[in-house]
Amino acid sequence: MSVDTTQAPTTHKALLEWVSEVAALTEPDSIYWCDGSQEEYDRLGAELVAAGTAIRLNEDKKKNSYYFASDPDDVARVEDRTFICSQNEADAGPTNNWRDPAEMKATLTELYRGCMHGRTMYVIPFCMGPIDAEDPTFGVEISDSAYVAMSMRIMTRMGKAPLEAMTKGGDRAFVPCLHSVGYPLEPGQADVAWPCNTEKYIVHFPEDRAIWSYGSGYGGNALLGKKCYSLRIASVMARDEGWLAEHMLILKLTSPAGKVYHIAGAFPSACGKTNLAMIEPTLPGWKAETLGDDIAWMRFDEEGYLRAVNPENGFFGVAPGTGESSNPNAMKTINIGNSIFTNVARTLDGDVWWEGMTDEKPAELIDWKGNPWTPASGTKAAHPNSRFTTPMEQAPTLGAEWNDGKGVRIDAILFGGRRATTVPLVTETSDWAHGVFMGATCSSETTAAATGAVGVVRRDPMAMLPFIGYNAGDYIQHWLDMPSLHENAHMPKVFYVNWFRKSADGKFLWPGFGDNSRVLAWIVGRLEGTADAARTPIGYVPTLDAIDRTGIEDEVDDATMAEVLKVDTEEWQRELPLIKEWFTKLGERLPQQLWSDLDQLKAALEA
Ligand code: SAT
Ligand code: MN
Repeated sequence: MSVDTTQAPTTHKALLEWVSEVAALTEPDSIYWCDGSQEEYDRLGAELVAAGTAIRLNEDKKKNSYYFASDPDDVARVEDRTFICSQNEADAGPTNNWRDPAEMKATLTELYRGCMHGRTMYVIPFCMGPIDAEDPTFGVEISDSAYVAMSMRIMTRMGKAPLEAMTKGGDRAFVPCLHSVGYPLEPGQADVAWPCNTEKYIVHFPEDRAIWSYGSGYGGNALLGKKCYSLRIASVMARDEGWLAEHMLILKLTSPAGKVYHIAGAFPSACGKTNLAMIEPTLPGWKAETLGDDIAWMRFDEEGYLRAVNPENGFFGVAPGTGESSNPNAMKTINIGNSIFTNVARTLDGDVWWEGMTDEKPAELIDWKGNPWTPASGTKAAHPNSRFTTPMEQAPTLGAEWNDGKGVRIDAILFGGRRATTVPLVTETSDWAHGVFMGATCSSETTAAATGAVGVVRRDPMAMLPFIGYNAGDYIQHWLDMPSLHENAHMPKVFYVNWFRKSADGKFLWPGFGDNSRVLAWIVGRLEGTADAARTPIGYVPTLDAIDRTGIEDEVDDATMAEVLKVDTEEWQRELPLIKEWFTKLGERLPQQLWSDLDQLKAALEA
């Protein structure tokens, strides 16, 4: 297969060369350049329906929407198959899998040889962040999956517009993202509904700024603009260029007095970022608007404030647990339609359902594996990591600045995780360096967003453990260095939150969801200097009545509030050896400062 460059919709020399090279290697039946139009999306959808890969949902329930069920072994990110292939092993660090880049390229080249037989090769130009940004950030994904092409149209600015912008004022740089499901079709061979390969590789070449993915069709492994580019590769760019690429939501908050604040929040996958990004405040007078639910790129502006841009264009949200009571705004967003649903359950009238969508379970469903299901089945109807892919623009809570390349000034950063014990509802750190210490020691119980055991407590620095594209010690050093990278840096205040603390009998102590606005109000109170806090060994924690409980006093009585805010010295002392073990694992590139912070914490707990 050779590329007819006179037919290609671009003159970008490096892009044309790369497309030709990949086509020669992978030998697709045809090459298709995505224009990102509605017509194209509809056509790909119709083709996938005809092929038996997708199901078109009932137009009256979800307009213009598709259902996909993946292979049951291709449902989540595969962290053990994710590699950072830097020239030096030490630069990938102790938290990433490393292979020599030349060896990895040789291995993958053999896997890619002829891997697109019988398939179309989609060339998917995209831009992370607004196309009219001062310095737009381009990528091109080559994929043999139409599901990927359709999803990339929702998740990124994709098609003709970014392709044209890529040659404005000369050929612009782009990150090449090569993806194959690894399931070639030889003549006469029938396709399967969800082609993938048992052998999977999600590979990053940080020095080349390139991504090679093989064998999986699942979101985080296959939609390469997302975690692979916007976090793993972008974190390396950010280190080199003096900014931050983070696993954070961006929320615009307006207080009853009309003051606007912007909050960025880092939480591990499937720990409620989308819910917080779309929060419906239960505290009267507060307004929340969504600017991003997963990724924030933060750079200094001229005056030294950190400004955040969400590089994405859509939400790739965890479906289970999303419902009218937990996240009504997400429900409104997806109910408009134009969405893709993967591994959820289907209703008999052509709609979708998942655990937590409604209080009452439907009497009959088709589960994510395609089997008839009833509440008596005793299994989950939707996979715990089933997803909706939906355009950001449809969110009723969308903030006007979502498409502004300049981004918004961040006033506060939240770090959080899912911890049943030990970590109080909210803690204010004393300064940036202390915030970095708390972020670097952040821990969370694992979720279904990645393959492997669920519910195991692991350290997850800045909720970036699976997404740091270089040495984690260097990454923490970069965070510490940030204030020195601008002559007049005004760093945001850093808070540590935990919505998930449980009582001894296993019940959540804090109602969460919309009531988290009460915590946000306290945080704003701290920014304004009006909210009360008590000093504890780990930082400043609200006094018993500092968080407004009007309307929830029965549910969260004084005793419960005291429990959810408690800094228990013994629990924290049990944390110390775990932090020590974690720091030891990070090795010699962990900034020395963090060890002294740990000593200080130990001393404070003993005092
Ligand atoms: O699968 S994704 O990586 O895109 C979502 C997540 O795990 O955060
Ligand atoms: Mn995420």
